[in-house]
Amino acid sequence: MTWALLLLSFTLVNLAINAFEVSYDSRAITIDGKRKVLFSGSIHYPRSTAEMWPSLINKAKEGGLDVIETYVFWNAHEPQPRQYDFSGNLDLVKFIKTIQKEGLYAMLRIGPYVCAEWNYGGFPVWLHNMPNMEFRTNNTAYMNEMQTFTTLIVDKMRHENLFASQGGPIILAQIENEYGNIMSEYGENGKQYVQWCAQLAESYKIGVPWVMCQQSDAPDPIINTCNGWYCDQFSPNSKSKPKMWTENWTGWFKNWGGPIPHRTARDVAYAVARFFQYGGTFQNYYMYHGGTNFGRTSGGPYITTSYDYDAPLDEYGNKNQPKWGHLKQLHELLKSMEDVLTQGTTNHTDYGNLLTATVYNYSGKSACFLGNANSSNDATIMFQSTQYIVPAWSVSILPNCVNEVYNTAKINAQTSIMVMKDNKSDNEEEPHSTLNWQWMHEPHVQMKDGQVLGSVSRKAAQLLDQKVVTNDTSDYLWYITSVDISENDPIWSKIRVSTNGHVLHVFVNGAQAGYQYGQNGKYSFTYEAKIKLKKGTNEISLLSGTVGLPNYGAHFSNVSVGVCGPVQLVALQNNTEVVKDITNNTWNYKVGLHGEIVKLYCPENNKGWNTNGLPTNRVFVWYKTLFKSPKGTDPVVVDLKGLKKGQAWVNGNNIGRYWTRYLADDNGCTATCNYRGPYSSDKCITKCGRPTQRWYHVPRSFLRQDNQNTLVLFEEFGGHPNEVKFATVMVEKICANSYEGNVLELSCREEQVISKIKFASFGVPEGECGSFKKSQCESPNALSILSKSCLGKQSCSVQVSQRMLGPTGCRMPQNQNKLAIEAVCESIAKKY
Ligand SMILES: *[C@@H]1O[C@H](CO)[C@@H](O)[C@H](O)[C@H]1NC(C)=O
Ligand SMILES: *[C@@H]1O[C@H](CO)[C@@H](O)[C@H](O)[C@H]1NC(C)=O
Ligand SMILES: *[C@@H]1O[C@H](CO)[C@@H](O)[C@H](O)[C@H]1NC(C)=O
Ligand SMILES: *[C@@H]1O[C@H](CO)[C@@H](O)[C@H](O)[C@H]1NC(C)=O
Ligand SMILES: *[C@@H]1O[C@H](CO)[C@@H](O)[C@H](O)[C@H]1NC(C)=O
Ligand SMILES: *[C@@H]1O[C@H](CO)[C@@H](O)[C@H](O)[C@H]1NC(C)=O
Ligand SMILES: *[C@@H]1O[C@H](CO)[C@@H](O)[C@H](O)[C@H]1NC(C)=O
Ligand SMILES: *[C@@H]1O[C@H](CO)[C@@H](O)[C@H](O)[C@H]1NC(C)=O
Ligand SMILES: *[C@@H]1O[C@H](CO)[C@@H](O)[C@H](O)[C@H]1NC(C)=O
Ligand SMILES: CC(=O)N[C@H]1CO[C@H](CO)[C@@H](O)[C@@H]1O
Repeated sequence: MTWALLLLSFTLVNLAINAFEVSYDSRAITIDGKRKVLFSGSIHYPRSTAEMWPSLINKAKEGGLDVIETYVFWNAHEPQPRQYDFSGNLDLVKFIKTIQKEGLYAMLRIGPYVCAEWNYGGFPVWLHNMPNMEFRTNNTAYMNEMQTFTTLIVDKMRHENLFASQGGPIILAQIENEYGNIMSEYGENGKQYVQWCAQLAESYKIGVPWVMCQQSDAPDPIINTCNGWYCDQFSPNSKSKPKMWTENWTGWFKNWGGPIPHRTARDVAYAVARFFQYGGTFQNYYMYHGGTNFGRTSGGPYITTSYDYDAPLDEYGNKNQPKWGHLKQLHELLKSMEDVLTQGTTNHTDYGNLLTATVYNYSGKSACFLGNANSSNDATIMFQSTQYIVPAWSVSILPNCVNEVYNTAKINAQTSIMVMKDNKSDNEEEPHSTLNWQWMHEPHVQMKDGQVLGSVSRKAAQLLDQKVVTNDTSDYLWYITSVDISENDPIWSKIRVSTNGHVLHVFVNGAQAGYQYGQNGKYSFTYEAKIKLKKGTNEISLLSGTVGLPNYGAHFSNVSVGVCGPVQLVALQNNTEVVKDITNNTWNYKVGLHGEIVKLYCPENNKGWNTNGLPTNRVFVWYKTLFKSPKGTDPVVVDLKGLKKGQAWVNGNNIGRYWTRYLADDNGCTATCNYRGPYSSDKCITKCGRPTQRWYHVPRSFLRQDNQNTLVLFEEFGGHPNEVKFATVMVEKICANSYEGNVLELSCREEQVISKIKFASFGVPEGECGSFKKSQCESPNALSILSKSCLGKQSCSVQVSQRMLGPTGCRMPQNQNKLAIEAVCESIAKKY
């Protein structure tokens, strides 16, 4: 026993320090010569915290993943030229090593263009501001910078022995990203650039294969791969390359002002099963954990702070059930078929009406898929002399070609309903502490005799692209000028400003004339505000705000932001407009807010805060409060109800932009979601007419254990903080609806147990989680059996069968009985 264990651990250690060979052929990625079925999932390291990584990666492993995939975020790592940051949640080496510690492989998508709904697609804005620069094409200045960064990343990985060829976890790397989608815009230069990218990648000799996604002309030996909702019809550009799916979108991202998109577990499973039915052997979930766009990292414009993506792990790292569990079962099954899928012969049969059967045969073993791509009708398929019912838009998997073990439309995994629970319900013994707010005005820029007081970043007799002036060091840029009005002037009653977005505030002589923001996807707009000018010198200041720089499309990097003009004063004379154009005035530019410059968001910044006369519905107010960290280990969120738009910091950490007052359109949501038929991001949406995002993630590692935590808000549009509160994200109830012949697994999250079974019925129960109903033919024993197996436990499993739970008293066709259960999870009470 002891010897065996010792031998085993010796072998494991040995494996870890030994290089392994990663290659590929037409069927699969091979590892040490063996063809593999590989499940991969995207987890972007800056979208969580280093403290969250082990648990996220562990849950990915438990969910049946082999590989964790991440992009590398250039603008996060090199905020200023040659000043690098790999600290905290930017510690890429530590992230890859965490993957290695869990025994998983890694896929490194270096880009350095990443798209990813990440600010400016991952490019630093200073790069744009360099002379003779054009991104992602045959441009010397660009290629030099790209090579410098790519080389830095490759060297960092190599130095830590992180490539598989060195015994590390990285089995695949990617250069560029979805360039094929836009390449035609760049003509011959684009083609030359792709060749150059390929040569650069190969020159690193990292000993693992490179891929290019959405790049049908990827030069050999680089593998071109597919991204999309479905990739079953994709084929690589050479017979010697395997069919790989680098982005299977598990859901979709959110926009401010948009509803919440959902992609059902059934449809994701369907897409995966079909991909494997048609010869796929590597696929990556985009995202497996979406996480949070902390700080100003969200792209856009208008991508929200939450990047939940309806992924198998939710924004906070909880299992998104049943998606997580339904896919886990699929992974386990397909893995068990690895030899047949990667070595076997394939025979597809088409029955018409979008019904298909696929038989894989290998060395006396066979595995089968029955597919029904018809989006409206269930089908009965006569296959090898047996009848199989295949529901519409589903795939059945028969690992031995006889028994259906999995159907993508039949969910046997549990459903978990999550709630945001506020502080009081959980800690009855504690007096409810109300938050005491302090506040400060964001001071207005001031002018005297036509001169701006204090330092200005720049002066120019023209309107400049906002990011050229700010290098994107802040969302905000002041454009300040003065206008002299004489006795002879008409009465200028309006100002008209054209901007390329995204938000514009207009001030005249220090008083706000109004604000506007881009809506309905139109970020450029012209804003008119009523004004009153005085005789003599008037100060006109425009504050422009960005809400994430664009991240996608050909030439996205030179789309300008900020005030672009014309800027005009307008008077009405005899019902005719008279205009004074001030576009070419001398403009003073001031980057950022005063509060940002003096770091009002830092807890130690205690001076000058007011405690009385809390202003509400006033633009440009900083609010600050102390709060107690919610007990326990459940993820923490802050409810920013009552606020409108701004940014929030906890203990000096920027938890992201908030825009609580931006409501989703009233239309488009449906009460139920039909998973059948091709998915798109406007299908199965929720929260119409409600805030796109009301709750903001506060990672536990940002919090102190005492009651001295600081929350700072910068409110731009004017709101009130009275309703702000902290809550934890908890599992409210768990449900399952599992078919006979399966093992039902129920589990609460760590440190919780099943405290109550609210409903249990074995037979033909009806309804959904929260509204299950019994039917006449149910077994009388289900509740007591489940109570015995599950109460007081963190998890339990039950064989769903007549033998275990029956008899039901009704005769049903084989495997048509179901077990429905609703249970409550509760935290294990801890005495301090
Ligand atoms: C790519 O750039 C180089 C250097 O500027 C130039 O010599 C070459 O002609 C360019 N290629 C194309 C296809 O324009
Ligand atoms: C493929 O399957 C069909 C239908 O089952 C069968 O008629 C055909 O002979 C098979 N083809 C091969 C090459 O085995
Ligand atoms: C789906 O099945 C129905 C019934 O068999 C059939 O009428 C319909 O044409 C099918 N749809 C497609 C797209 O094949
Ligand atoms: C596949 O295997 C099944 C049984 O294992 C056998 O009946 C069938 O003929 C085989 N088909 C091919 C194409 O080898
Ligand atoms: C706790 O809850 C009470 C009552 O809802 C609320 O007044 C208080 O502000 C909350 N405290 C925190 C820290 O959220
Ligand atoms: C922006 O970058 C340029 C060039 O690196 C630099 O000269 C300028 O000072 C920067 N401006 C700000 C506001 O950081
Ligand atoms: C961006 O630059 C490209 C190439 O220089 C040009 O064709 C394109 O029109 C520019 N787009 C914008 C919005 O300026
Ligand atoms: C406006 O109309 C009045 C009467 O028709 C005329 O006297 C005056 O000159 C006009 N003013 C301007 C600025 O055109
Ligand atoms: C402002 O200056 C630009 C560039 O010199 C010129 O093209 C434009 O016509 C000017 N606009 C006005 C209103 O004078
Ligand atoms: C950007 C992109 O590749 N989009 C594709 C996503 O997948 C759907 C369905 O396969 C395609 O229609 C899109 O073009």
